[in-house]
Amino acid sequence: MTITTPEVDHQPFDIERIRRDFPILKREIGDRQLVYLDNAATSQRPVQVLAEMTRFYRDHNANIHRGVHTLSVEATDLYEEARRKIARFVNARRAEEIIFTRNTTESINLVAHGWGRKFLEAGDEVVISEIEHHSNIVPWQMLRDERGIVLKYIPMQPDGTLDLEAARNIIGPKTKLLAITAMSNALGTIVPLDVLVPMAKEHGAKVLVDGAQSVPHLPVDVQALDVDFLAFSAHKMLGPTGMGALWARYEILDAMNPFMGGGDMILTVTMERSTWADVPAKFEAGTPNVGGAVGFGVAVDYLSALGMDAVRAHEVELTDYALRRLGDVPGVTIFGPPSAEERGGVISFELEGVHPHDVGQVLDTHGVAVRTGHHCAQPVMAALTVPATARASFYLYNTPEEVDRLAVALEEVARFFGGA
Ligand code: C6P
Repeated sequence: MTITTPEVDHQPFDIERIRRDFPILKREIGDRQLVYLDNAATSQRPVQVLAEMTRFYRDHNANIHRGVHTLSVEATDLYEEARRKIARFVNARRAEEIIFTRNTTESINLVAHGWGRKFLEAGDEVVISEIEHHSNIVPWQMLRDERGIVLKYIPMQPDGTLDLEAARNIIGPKTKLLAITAMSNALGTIVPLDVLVPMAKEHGAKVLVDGAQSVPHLPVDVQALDVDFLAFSAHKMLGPTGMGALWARYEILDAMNPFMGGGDMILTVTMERSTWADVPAKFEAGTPNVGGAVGFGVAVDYLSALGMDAVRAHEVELTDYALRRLGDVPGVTIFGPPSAEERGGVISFELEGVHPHDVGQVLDTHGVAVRTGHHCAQPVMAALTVPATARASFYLYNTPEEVDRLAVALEEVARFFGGA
């Protein structure tokens, strides 16, 4: 049985119709209409996702892969159909190459445990970069401390891009893994994978891409990228929280060790030993988030119906406008690459003389939601020599009028704190 794809008829990209799918955007914060610019942290969900998740729990809810009764078979079909949709979305060769996880963080940890612990030895090098999210730093530091691998960083340049010349010297014959973000959450920098992946492949290294920020905002094709692992989260791409995915090449998954042990991931269990189920079940121990998978599937239906090229074009236009508009606000310094084409819809900034937390709090009184802090990217903050930034991040439902609301509110923040 299949769930019918909800109607998404917004071609050409029709922002007003899209916004009607997100009732939360009508919320008022105090007496101001919400301007939600914290999409890099988590996106909002359209009614189509909410409705199909409710329908799953209302009409089909059961545990999967376990029962012969009708509801269990329906729930299993819906779960596996969601896997096929997500596989198509990233152009995987086989649906089994999608492992459902809780989020990007769990996906990367799965690789560190299931692949790293099996295939990496003392002295092997893992190369990451200075602009990684903590999720793509800490698991490798833990593995370094446990196994004696060597962790190397591609440095960031002052404009937030990576130093590719340095990368050429860092990636070498000892490199066994390049684990790299496709888009920085702290600066928006789009990383040139077309340059870095061949550098790693030349030395026979595997490549893991942290797609937490790229998969929601850019067309992503794992076969064209020629990488080995891709980690991403549903909640940043219109889907539910507690849901994510790891895509990896089938042969690699087949050779890897399981991450967690328990129900559903085994073939046989005796008192002495156990044998593993085939991929993907081998990596999905315990009762999975079935409702979450259904919602994730509908989220990618929604994005596919709009077209990821159209999503990206909308965000480039909006980011270009925001860079100019915010750049005109007295006292604002914008971090990261100068042009909208080189970044995702993320703008990290500081307002002279005002702590980013104060900026965020006053913006909230204007109904404008931005994130403030180190954005789980403390090495980026250290490189910028700032303790924190304020960050506005856009998605497919944001408008130039909302950018204006941000800019006007920022001007008021500057006046309020006497900076301008
Ligand atoms: N960044 C942000 O506000 P999880 O939390 O596992 O879904 O995603 C982790 C993660 C990994 N890599 C990148 C590039 C990310 O941006 C994130 C999440 C959020 O920027 C929350 S810290």
